Amino acid sequence: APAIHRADYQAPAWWIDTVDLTFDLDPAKTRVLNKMRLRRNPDVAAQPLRLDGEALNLARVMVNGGGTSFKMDGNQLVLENLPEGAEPFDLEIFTTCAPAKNTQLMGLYVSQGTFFTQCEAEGFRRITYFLDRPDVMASYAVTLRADKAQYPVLLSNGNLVDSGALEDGRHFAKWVDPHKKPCYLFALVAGKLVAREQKIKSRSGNDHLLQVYVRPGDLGKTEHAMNALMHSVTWDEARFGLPLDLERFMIVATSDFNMGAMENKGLNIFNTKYVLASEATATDTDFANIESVVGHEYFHNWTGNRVTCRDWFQLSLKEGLTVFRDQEFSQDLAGSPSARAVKRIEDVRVLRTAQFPEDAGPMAHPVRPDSYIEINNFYTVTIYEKGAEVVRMQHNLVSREGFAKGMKLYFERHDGQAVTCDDFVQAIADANPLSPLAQHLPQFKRWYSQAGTPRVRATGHYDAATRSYALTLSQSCAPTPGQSEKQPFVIPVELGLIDASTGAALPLQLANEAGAVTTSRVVVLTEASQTLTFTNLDAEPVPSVLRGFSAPVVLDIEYTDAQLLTLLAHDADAFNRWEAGQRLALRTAIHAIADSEQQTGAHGRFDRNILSPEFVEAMRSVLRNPALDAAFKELVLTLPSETYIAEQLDVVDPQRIHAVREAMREQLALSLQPDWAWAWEQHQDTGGYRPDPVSSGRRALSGLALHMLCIAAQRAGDGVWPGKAYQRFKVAANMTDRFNALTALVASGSELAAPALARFHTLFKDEPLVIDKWFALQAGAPDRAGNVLPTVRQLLQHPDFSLKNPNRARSVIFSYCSANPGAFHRADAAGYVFWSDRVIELDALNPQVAARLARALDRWKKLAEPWRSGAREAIARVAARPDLSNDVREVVTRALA
Ligand code: DPP
Ligand code: ZN
Repeated sequence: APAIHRADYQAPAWWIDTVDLTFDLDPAKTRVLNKMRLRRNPDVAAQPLRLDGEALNLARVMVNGGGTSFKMDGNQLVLENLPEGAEPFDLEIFTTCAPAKNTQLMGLYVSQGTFFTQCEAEGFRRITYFLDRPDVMASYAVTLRADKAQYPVLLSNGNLVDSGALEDGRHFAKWVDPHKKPCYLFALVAGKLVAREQKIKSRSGNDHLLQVYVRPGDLGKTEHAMNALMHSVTWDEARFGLPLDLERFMIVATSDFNMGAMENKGLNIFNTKYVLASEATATDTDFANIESVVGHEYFHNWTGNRVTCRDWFQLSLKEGLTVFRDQEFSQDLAGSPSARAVKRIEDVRVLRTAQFPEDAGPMAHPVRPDSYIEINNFYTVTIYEKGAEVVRMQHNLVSREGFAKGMKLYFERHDGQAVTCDDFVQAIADANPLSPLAQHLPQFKRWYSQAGTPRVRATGHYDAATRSYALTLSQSCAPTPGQSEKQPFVIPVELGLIDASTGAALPLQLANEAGAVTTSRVVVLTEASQTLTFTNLDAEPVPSVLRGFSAPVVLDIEYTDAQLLTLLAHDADAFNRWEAGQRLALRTAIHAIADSEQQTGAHGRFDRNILSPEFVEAMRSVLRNPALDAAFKELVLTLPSETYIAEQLDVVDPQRIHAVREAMREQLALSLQPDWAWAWEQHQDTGGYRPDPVSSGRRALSGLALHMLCIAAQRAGDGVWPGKAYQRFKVAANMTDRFNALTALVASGSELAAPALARFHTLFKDEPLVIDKWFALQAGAPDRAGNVLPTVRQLLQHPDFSLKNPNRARSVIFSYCSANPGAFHRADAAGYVFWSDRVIELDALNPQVAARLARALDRWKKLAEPWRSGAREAIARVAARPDLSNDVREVVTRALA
């Protein structure tokens, strides 16, 4: 397939004003009657009407009630003899499709006997012939007809205006959406479902009905999602003045879904993973994810639906902005500054372990890409998470109030339109004309056009004679595919200075600057290099740079261990405090990886300690510090991931990284045994389960402590803690504690892991989302003598495994290939062969999911031998298949380029 280029954008030659759809729903053969009212776009030169279609059987085409000539050009239906002039006309198209055979889960499909749709990005063309592009916005009326016993609930976007019985046990429902929308926001659902309902009154006094639809047995697991939805409605109105614009807002859960969820107007369709939760079946992380995804999809109602994207190159217009909004929502709900910081650290961790590698690899692309072959491949961490960081920088450059003003202007200008990323930044800047954003607007926009992660180098020089400290910040950005030269970015760098001996915050007094002096400030780096000179300093300070991760960059700064220990102990900025601990651990890991003296003995363990006594003591102080929250402690005491360590190295030996990190963890487990035991005992739940940040932080820390105690016990051959973990596993009152205990047993290699896993499966055999966890835990377990791959192969044979269900496929295959580097990167390349088989197998069923899996070897060029050659061969093996989807073809072609 050819690449599509942003520069080739042309406005549509035709508008579709109204769409009247009638569905006769049948899994084998669904009939779709599509009556449209079209007119020529007077601003575009006359040309034939080309409608997109895919996997459709065309039965009839009529214009203004009569027959017409048409032809097919590939997948497009082309009409050349349409009425001349500006008058609207009617076009009627009758097609059929086969939902039961739809394994791609794009368009209309059947999941467990219920009909669902997924139209973003280009799924509507699998339902009917249409101008399947987001800048064509129409009014929809939808009539659904189906067997009443099989499909008692019939849903579509908007309001139910009519319903009733038909002949032969069938019935119908007619829905009218009061809002115009692009076709990617169309949805229908038909099946046996029940709903939790909630009536709410908005601030303006309007009544709304909120509904969460699930399969009958799941109603008890919908309370949290409904609460999250109510919080979302309240929050968007309070923070941005954006009210719910619908009488009825529905969420429907399905267990077969490619993505997390979808923001169809008034009828969000969700993966069950992001709806269903009870304390017995869902972990704290699940509860938090549900809150954030429910928020995310709800916030799309304004950022995405009321104002949508002109074309798919603008995807981050809605996704980056909406991720920013859901991150802020979660922070605002979390409440305390410390809980906000924890959320920020978690978000940055995702960015750095997933997006930074993407930005340095073969799929690197700007937040607003210039071209793509398959748009499904561009629902990426760059579009979402880096896009959110780019919005966050705007927010910080214009202040919280300024950003709210900018959003207001954005909606005043663009409500009801399909617009571009440029339109968004322009509105934020225009509402804040004196801000640094407005001042540097053209340069700021490079964040949208240039791919790659910028590096900022910070170097300090203290001059005792003048009692001044000069901090030089310089920026650079490595080439990415198609972009060899980069221009400087606008980089907001928040910084502070700390007294090296007392840890006190120092005043930031710039030379020749009058006015109030603060202890934290934002410097806007716009040049390749800038120097700031701070005065009135009695000794060399410790710089705290990029506080709160104020820009999505890599910060190169040469700290001494002592300086990092000072920051870890004293920095007023929680993010940099955590970061100091991560830097200490990271440099230790990198030294040990490079140090040929560090060798594993016959027992497979390192002969010498890797962590310095000072580091261990610092970790003990954090763990025991009564002033710190448990959630923050858990983050500090978790070592940087293998993936993150690998990103810092030019040549990657995945086995060496794994061995070093495991040894560091074991040392931390052994050296802090009494402290871990204390942490475990001090952070037990009291009272009932609540998924709030404070209690989930306590469970996270006690879970880590138990894990460490089991690791230490395993090393010492002592059965006490594994015994306690097994006991906890059996009696735990909630899934978080139960699963943490099970993880501790499995990950430490305890003999009790097998009976615990068997018991867990028996207990939860009727809970698919819990069985996903059971699969994922085993596929993600630490490798012992190459045992994980055989286990994974066995799991594929398990009666509960199904390749067709994306959640299940991810739980086994992705957990192994994308989340378990120590087990996946085998010297015999068997992991890679397994990967290529699964990519090929999945591609025949579901190209979108297969292409995600294909990304697992993105960073193969960094691998040392023999992994590098093994990986290249596996990718080439996939690429050699003649029948690949565009999705997988694009990924492997770029990987080999
Ligand atoms: N459903 C996906 C999301 O909300 C794509 N829009 O991010
Ligand atoms: Zn989204």
